[in-house]
Amino acid sequence: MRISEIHIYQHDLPVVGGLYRTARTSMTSFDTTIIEIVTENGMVGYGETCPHGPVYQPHHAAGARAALRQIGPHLIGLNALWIDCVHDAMDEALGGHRYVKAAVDIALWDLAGKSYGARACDLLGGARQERVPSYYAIGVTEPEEASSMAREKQAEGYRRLQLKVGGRDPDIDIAAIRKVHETLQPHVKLAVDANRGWTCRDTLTVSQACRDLSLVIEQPCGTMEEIASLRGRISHPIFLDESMEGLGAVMRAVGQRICDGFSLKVTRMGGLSSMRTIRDVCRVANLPITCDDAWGGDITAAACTHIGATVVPRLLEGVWLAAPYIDGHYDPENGISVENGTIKVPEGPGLGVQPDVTLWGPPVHSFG
Ligand code: 0XW
Ligand code: MG
Repeated sequence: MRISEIHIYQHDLPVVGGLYRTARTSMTSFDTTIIEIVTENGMVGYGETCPHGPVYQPHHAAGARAALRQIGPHLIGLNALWIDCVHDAMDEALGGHRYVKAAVDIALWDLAGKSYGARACDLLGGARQERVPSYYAIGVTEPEEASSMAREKQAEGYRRLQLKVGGRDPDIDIAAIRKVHETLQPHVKLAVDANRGWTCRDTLTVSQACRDLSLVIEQPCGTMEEIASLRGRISHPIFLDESMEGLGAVMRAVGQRICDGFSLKVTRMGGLSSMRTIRDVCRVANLPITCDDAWGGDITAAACTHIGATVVPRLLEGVWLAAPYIDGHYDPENGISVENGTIKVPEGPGLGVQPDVTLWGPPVHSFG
């Protein structure tokens, strides 16, 4: 099944509600890149990569499209089903850019599913559940507003909340954490995500002030050295997110038992192929994970949901989608959304979504 054409689209995803704030970013819209891979027998696969703005990680929307311009011509004529061989060709065409090559990887798994008549999750080991738990991320906001959002989202059925903190006086973070924790219904989990916005001192202060509360602290500081220095000095489990820039970083973190779980982004990890490996490493290490991405529409949402469905349920902390912050879907019939705090695994072959490509305007680049 040879690749005959590749088309690259740019699309803007305005934030419903106007603003999504973390410790280091305030975003009103996200710039996503979609890749459409067409094979000689007319099959079409879709992938997507949508950085969380230009500073959240060393990822850049326009850079993604430039990287795909570099990679694209080298993929024409390759067998789309030989996914690892396509990764070899990408690595020979361009170094690094894991978050970009991930979009190609996702499109190839979409094509493989369509070719074999199977869902991506079933090619990745099989769906362990047909609905996966999601979680809701409450942006950095005032304690009262955070508390109100927490009540609202639990009423919608979410069984895990992530509260964004950092980028302000830690005392306000402590107040917001305590206010949100007061609202938690039985069995609802809370993660507090500083997105690298705290110092070690901040982390120690907040953890001590909240030592009576059950919660996970996610990526409090930026470096592995800072995280390592916190181990044994705080009483809360630590999940790592941004500092996990791929399989190597995860293996080091697992080997050093530097954390108690991971918030993994499919494109940062390199796509579904890498996520499958990391999933298995974390299972052996008995570490829970989330299956997320920085942002993105139905294509990214489907990829996160498919790999999330293959995680052993007791180790699946949740699947995060940007869908609640996006108006509309790429696929008007089978768009991926959260219902009662859970996400239905798509039924169709591959990713199980059929985007309306007219939404994105004409391709910005085409090859083949
Ligand atoms: C909540 N997320 C998965 C989406 C945003 O990009 C931030 C991210 C996180 O957990 O840091
Ligand atoms: Mg995070």
